[in-house]
Amino acid sequence: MGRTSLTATEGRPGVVELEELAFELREKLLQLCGTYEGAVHIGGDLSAADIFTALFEYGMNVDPADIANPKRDRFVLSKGHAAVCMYIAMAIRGFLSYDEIVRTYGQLDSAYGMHPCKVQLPGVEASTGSLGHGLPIAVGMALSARGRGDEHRVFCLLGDGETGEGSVWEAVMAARSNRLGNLVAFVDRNRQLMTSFAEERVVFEPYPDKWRAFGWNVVEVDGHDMSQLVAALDALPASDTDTPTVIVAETVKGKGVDFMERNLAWHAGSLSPADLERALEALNASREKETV
Ligand SMILES: Cc1ncc(C[n+]2csc(CCOP(=O)(O)OP(=O)(O)O)c2C)c(N)n1
Repeated sequence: MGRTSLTATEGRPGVVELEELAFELREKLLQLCGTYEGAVHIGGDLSAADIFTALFEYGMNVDPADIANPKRDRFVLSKGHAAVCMYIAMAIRGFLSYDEIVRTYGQLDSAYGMHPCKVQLPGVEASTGSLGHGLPIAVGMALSARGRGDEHRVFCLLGDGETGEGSVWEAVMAARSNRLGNLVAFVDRNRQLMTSFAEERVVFEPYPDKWRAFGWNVVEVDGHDMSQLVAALDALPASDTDTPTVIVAETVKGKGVDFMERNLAWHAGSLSPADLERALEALNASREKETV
């Protein structure tokens, strides 16, 4: 693909094109899930696919041809188990090679581990996987940018289950205390954890109000509606303002594949050739339903 532009906003894809790119991301995820012998965190990858697409293709000021540019926006994947979704989104944007991901994913010494490693993979901004650590890292990055007078934003993607970790709320409080308007968190609110539905284990609701109580600017969107994701990104306050923003994206775990949607069995798994065919058919059918 290789769209390159660190600062230009013109030339960014529109909503229909973004939807196509999100479809491509889901298709490539399923293909990988059918190739890799171990388990892929496919449920939470599919729930976050639209968010990844909106960020890497539209919202973030990044350039695959200039990955170390100090003015680039930073992205921290706090729900690190969705690494392969990030790798493929980055491949579609031109940062990485999809073929290389498929060839080496999850193998010993591969740069493409189940959780992202910034030492192994240039372009990845933080090594994550232990839940509850990504937002604290993002707060540090945003604070550092402030200290240097830099104007870029720091984006961070969390799982809703992950926000049961106490360290998340320490970071939420620190972000507001330090007036980090350059920090933007997304929560993939798919209402599922690893082996249970979220509210069965933790009382999250009234969820957006909890962020509001900590002084954040809270935006609620349908995390599968590309026009809402784009509107939320367009409406972000300037990075030199005082209030950090959280975009609570209501999503469906397994989105796009009917037999995976809201199914606890598909937090992680792999696809036999027959299941892959069934999953791709389901994905195509869901796209047709949405475009009718
Ligand atoms: C500290 C920590 N505890 C447990 C895990 C194992 N784990 C991986 S994914 C997951 C469920 C996370 O749920 P959520 O954040 O909602 O992610 P999603 O449903 O979007 O995949 C758990 C418990 C982990 N990675 N880190």
